[in-house]
Amino acid sequence: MTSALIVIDVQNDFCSGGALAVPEGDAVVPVINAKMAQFDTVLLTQDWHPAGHSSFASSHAGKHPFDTVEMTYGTQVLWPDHCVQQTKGAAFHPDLRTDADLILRKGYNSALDSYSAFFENDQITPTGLDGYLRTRGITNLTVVGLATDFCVAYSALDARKCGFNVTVDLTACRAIDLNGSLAAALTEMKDAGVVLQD
Ligand code: VGL
Ligand code: ZN
Repeated sequence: MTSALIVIDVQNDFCSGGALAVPEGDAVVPVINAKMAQFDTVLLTQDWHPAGHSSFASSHAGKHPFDTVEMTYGTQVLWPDHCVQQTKGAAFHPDLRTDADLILRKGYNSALDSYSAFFENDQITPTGLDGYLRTRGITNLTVVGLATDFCVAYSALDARKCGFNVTVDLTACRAIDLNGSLAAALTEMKDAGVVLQD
């Protein structure tokens, strides 16, 4: 039984002063750093959008951050410009340990967002992470990071679909909580067999 820690999007833009700051986002950093020591394999994800990405409200005339839009793959929340490739906002929080086995970038396709570390938001385009973990014999995943109700939840749910045993450590996560999104995500994860630790 081999375990991996998946650290989702602990980047400047999701921390205090960032473009899409998650309330208390910074608080996860020491908790995650301490947790890394308990895992054989540590993996970081990095939200990594090209300028003008289709998930940005600024890319849609008349739209504002947190509005939604219908994309070919379903409803997409529109965000402030964030985690633009090569910017300070896209960099990891300066105190996060980054000596990980793998850093997976996602959301780099302009026309398609990717909350999950496993599949893009069309739910069919794979990132390759499933194969990476499987070929290394990893069966158990603990998912932590930002934000609980978006990239953490989507990653945990897809990990279950891929057949992994999944725990989300809520002490090492913080949420955006948009229109009840946190409660909905917690229910969905519980129903999918994700172990929620708090
Ligand atoms: C995220 C919204 C947009 C996340 C990423 O990391 O949860 N949320 N891009
Ligand atoms: Zn994003």
